[in-house]
Amino acid sequence: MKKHSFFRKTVFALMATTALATACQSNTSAGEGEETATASADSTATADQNYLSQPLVTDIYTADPSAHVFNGKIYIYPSHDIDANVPEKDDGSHFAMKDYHVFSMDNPDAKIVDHGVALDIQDIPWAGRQLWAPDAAFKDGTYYLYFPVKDKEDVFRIGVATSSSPTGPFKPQPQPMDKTFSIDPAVFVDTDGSAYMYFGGIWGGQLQRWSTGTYKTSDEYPADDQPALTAKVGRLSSDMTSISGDVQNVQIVDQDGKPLLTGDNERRFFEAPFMHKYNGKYYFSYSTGDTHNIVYAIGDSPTGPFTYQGVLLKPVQGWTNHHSIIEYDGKWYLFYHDTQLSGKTHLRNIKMTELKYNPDGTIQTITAYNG
Ligand code: FUB
Repeated sequence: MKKHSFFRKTVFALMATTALATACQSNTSAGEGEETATASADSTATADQNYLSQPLVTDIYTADPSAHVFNGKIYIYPSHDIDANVPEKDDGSHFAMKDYHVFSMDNPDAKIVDHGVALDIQDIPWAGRQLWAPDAAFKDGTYYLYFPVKDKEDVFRIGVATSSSPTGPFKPQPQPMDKTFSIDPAVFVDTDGSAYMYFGGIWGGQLQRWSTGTYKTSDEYPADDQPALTAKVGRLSSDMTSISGDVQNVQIVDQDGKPLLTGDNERRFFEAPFMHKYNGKYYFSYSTGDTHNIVYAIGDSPTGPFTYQGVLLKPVQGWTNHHSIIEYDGKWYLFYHDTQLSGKTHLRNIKMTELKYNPDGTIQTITAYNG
């Protein structure tokens, strides 16, 4: 598998910032320029006009926004990024988050409200470290918060917590959900009430360690010319806290019906799965990770197969790209994140922008960053 390291995009970002700094400081020598660039990348160096939209939350760092409309209001369930002073590594150890806040907006133009800590890692009996991208769902008066976290053996698993309020506090189940593993749970409730959980992420997300169905401590990827690892999907049982039946692969195929291959870094699944439905079709979207796009594929069933369509969101500032999509009052909105406030890849800020469809059902590609 071609591995484009975590650092590669950082280096490109620094080169771009260096060019900017050098242009602005014509008397600066190359060596000094590099220092300025490094310092600039760790502060807010990029002009506001380079961003399509501005951060929704500015007093804490937030990422991986999972947005939902519950009772006519928008609720956002993001990761809460913190600076834990963990060095940057390909396994994502520097994303060392410890709790979740829930946010709400009365409508897409309204002020965002922080409802405080909804779940703390200390209250999850089996959790070790790294509370990553969550999602939420509602059924029969109960709100469900799904979350990935490493257990005490450092294996990512998915847990679920419940509350009678969309803003929590959420009470976690005593054990992780059976049949789930890896990261980035995304729950989709179809129009007939059936609910599905999509999950998985390679590299730091450990999906490549589950090829046999049980966890192995070593990484195992298919060869570049073989079908790529892909997200998993399982149907949620009526209690919304367990998977009924088997977990399946989310098959993503090209326009000729052939599965995307491991070496196809521009299109294959990496992490951040998401499902939404538009005009009766199922849109499976995800991050390509080391090529930094959010892309999408369309299918006729929530479990696929899905035919690859193209890029939905181009790379944002920062290494990761992660999103969710909602409909509100007949318009569609994309929630995503970047690193505008910090310039640091693990200290992100959530954003939103309108998402538009073409008449044929394809999505108009969004460029959110001109860095
Ligand atoms: O926030 C930690 C991880 O970064 C998420 O789980 C991934 O999707 C990426 O955004």
